[in-house]
Amino acid sequence: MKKANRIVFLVAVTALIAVGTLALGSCAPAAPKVSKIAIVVKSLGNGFFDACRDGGQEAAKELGNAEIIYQGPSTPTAEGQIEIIDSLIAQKVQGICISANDADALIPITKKAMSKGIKVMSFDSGISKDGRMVDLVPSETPLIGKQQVELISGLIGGEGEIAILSATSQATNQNAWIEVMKAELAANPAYSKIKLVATVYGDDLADKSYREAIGLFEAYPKLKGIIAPTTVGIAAAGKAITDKKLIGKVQLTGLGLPSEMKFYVENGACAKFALWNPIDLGYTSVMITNALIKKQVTGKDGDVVKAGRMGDIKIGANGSAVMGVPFVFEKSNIEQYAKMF
Ligand code: RAM
Repeated sequence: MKKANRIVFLVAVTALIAVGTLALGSCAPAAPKVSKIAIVVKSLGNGFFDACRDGGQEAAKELGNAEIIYQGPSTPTAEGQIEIIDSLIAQKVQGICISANDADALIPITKKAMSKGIKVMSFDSGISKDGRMVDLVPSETPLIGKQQVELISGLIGGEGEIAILSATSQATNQNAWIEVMKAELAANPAYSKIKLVATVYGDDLADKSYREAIGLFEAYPKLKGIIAPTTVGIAAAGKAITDKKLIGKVQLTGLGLPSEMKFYVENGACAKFALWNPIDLGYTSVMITNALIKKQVTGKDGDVVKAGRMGDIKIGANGSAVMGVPFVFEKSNIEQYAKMF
């Protein structure tokens, strides 16, 4: 082919490809007007996640173009969440925000979801970075862990045996906080007289957490304090301390819902504990998922999500985003917060 002819031929082929692409484009299904966003939680029946759901629904209402599907297994397992995500892929949802029961076990299924165009973010309890686009934590991990140790130290007068009553042994969030607690206890001279004697797991089930608390009293008669960094665990420990008439003997702190802890603050079983606002956490998660669906952000370092009443949420390295500082609850403010969450 002569050079001139070759150019004419190439131009014609390029034009044909362009026309073809345009034609295909006009046949492609239009993006749905309403995005289905699934909030997948560690397990159903946990008041903390119900509050996250309420916040998510508030965000969806404000956005006006999002519908929330709230799901979780009956017990907090990765297997249960994998099944749920599989069915959400089949339902062709547009976004999934998940509090993960395992940082790594969910990666293959969330990768499958993302390969189908579903935007996936983790919140509260994260998935490792390959398995999601954004991970939203309520507060900096070191801050939460150190605050828990400070609280128990204050309650037991800086001296004595303590134990941790956690959620599941695979929970990303609790494990990260516990790691900080252990490091802090080992490194900070202020805690040299505190001895961590055990870490037990109530699996975010009220009855198992209750039994684990009783087990601690039996195994460690000199126990002076419990840190339960789970809303289910702390309420169960409050009940165990009350039932076993250990108020004043065993101190309790952790992360709890004021509405579930009011009784134990007022009866003296738990003088001080902490938490962030779970409604805001759910609200922000849905705002971020929506921004991913609308392609306003991709989850890269430096992205900023306009998260309605929560303002600008900055995405940092590895898709991590952080909200605020935990509140501390005690007799003076429990009444007020118990009405909120
Ligand atoms: C439980 C869950 C959740 C955690 C709270 C504090 O409800 O384990 O993941 O963030 O406690």
